[in-house]
Amino acid sequence: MSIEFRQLFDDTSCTLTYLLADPQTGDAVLIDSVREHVGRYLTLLQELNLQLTWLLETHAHADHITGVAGLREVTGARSATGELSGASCADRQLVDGDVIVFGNEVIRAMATPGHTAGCMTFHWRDRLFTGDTLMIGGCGRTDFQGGDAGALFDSISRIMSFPDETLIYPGHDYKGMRVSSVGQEALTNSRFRNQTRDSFIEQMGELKLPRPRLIDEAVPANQRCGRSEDMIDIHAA
Ligand SMILES: N[C@@H](CCC(=O)N[C@@H](CS)C(=O)NCC(=O)O)C(=O)O
Ligand SMILES: [Fe+2]
Repeated sequence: MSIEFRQLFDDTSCTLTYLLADPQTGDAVLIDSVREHVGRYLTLLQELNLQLTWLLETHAHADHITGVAGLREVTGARSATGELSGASCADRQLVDGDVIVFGNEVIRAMATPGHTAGCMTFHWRDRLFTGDTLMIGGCGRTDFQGGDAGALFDSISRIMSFPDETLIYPGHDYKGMRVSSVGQEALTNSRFRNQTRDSFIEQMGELKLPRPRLIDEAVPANQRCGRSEDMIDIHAA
């Protein structure tokens, strides 16, 4: 039996990680891996007889450290993230319209700034991996890392222009949800529904959410692709 898709969850940061695979060739991609689960991903890949080809990041996360460094080292997979995410360590700096190929499969990268300046959404088959641009019933905050509520409104509008049945797989869910669709979000998304661009900007400015606990550690670490500081020093020497 061939595996094409798995969703994994980190219950510390409520991060959703995605495994995509070409069932014919066994080439695989991980989107938004979490450092603490690198061993678990490697076991899963081995059990499913998949080879990791690409490690994609929707953005430089503020709440957990990516598993890219460890996974890249062990598997030889390449990493890719938005060119504005500040991670010059990534093998590929993605811009809007870029295509990532694994086996006979294709992922299209869309620049969807707003939660952070470098946020990307990945389009594969009938689904969108929206990171923190569009969450189920919500959206990413816009108060750090080059966040911009107007840009987020435009990015969400672009996502909502996909057909209603397009599946939405977000980067986090804090309420136990796991998948939505464009049509479902059009009816139920409490932050976006019935808003104009101006009212959306006003609403985002009033959220006053507590700062993510790990932001000062996680953002710089993710901009080093998850390497610890002393590892980068060794490479620079
Ligand atoms: N409480 C979490 C942070 C939660 C948070 O701020 N998440 C970001 C994503 S990085 C967000 O955009 N949340 C939107 C929301 O909570 O509505 C922590 O301390 O790590
Ligand atoms: Fe985020």
